[in-house]
This record gives sequence, structure tokens and C-alpha cells, in this order.
Amino acid sequence: RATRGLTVWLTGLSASGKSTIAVELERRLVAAGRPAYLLDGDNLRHGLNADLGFSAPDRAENVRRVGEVARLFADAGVVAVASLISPYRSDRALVREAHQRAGLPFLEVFVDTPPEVCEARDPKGMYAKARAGEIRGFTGVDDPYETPEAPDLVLRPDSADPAAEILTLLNRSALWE
Ligand code: GGZ
Repeated sequence: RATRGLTVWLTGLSASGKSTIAVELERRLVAAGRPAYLLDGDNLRHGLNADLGFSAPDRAENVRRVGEVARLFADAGVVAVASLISPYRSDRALVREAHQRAGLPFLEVFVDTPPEVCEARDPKGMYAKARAGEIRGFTGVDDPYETPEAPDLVLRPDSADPAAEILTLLNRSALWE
């Protein structure tokens, strides 16, 4: 086939900057003539995953479904850009394995914004609600986030151009011809 698809998987805390980076990455890929499609956890929870909450099993199913959709897009030659907290190592590992079985590249990108920075940003006031006990089981407050042990890329909040770092990785890895 002419173009090879792959999945870029952004994982990190709420307000870490995943969505902003994902939107910019998708925009630049499409501008460069590379079909790309954004799969945002928060958005997909309104439709595909509207039946899921934030318990560990529901998050696992959320990650599994988005992983399957990403794999289908990648198989069709599209760069799937997934943006989900995906707090559990085991859930992310299963998505990687599904891609490996299909012979499709999978890049795990850890958006490594420290918890205190995410909480200080708090664009939707979610951390404040979690601290006030109005939301239970909020990632980073009273629910776990398991940091990636071997991510393909780590993005820190002082990065001048995180989307460019991902594009450099994609080009350097020769993941497409
Ligand atoms: C974490 C929650 C929760 C709880 C609602 N824990 O920053 P946001 O607000 O706009 O995006 C977050 C979104 C997380 O959805 P994901 O599908 O990425 O999560 S996961 O991969 O863990 O399944 C957040 C909002 O949902 N939100 N309640 N309890 N984030």
C-alpha cells in the first residue's frame, strides 16, 4: 500500500496538555498530506464510550475500544492520534500488543507534566472538584496514574514544540516511506 498507518498514543494526566498536542500534531500531519485522525478520550466518551465511567474496568474498556479503533485507522493507512489519560500500564500494553500482532507501529508518548502543574492549570476546575470531594476517583487526586516505564517519547511542559518532537520521532523511525 502507498501509505502506512500507525498509532501515536498520548498518555498523561488531565490538563497535562495531551489534547492540545494531539490537535496540533493532527493539523500538521494533514497539512503535510498525511491522513491523520484524532481520537480524543474525552470526546469519544460522548458517543462510542458513552456507557463507560471511570472505574478501573471501565477505563480498561475505554482504552481497549479506542485502541481497537486506532488500530483500524492505522490499518487503513491513517495516522491515528489517540489522546487518553490511560492511567494503567497493563491497558496501554494490551493496545501495544494488538498493534504488534497486526504489524502496525505503535508509539507511546508520555506527556510528563507534573501533577502539581496540571492541578495549578485546572482549566475545567476538575481538580478543585476532586479536592472538594465532588468528584471521586479523579486521576492524580484519589485515583492512580501509572507512569510509562519505556515510552517511545517523553514530552515535558518546557518543550517549545511538542508536536515537532513527535514528527521528528516519526521521521527518524522511518515509520513511513
Ligand atoms: C479522570 C476524569 C474523571 C475522573 C471526568 N478521572 O481533562 P478532561 O477532564 O477534560 O479530560 C478528562 C477525561 C478523561 O477521559 P479519558 O477517556 O482520557 O480517561 S481514561 O483514559 O482514564 O479512561 C477529565 C474527565 O474525563 N474526567 N472524571 N474520575 N478524568
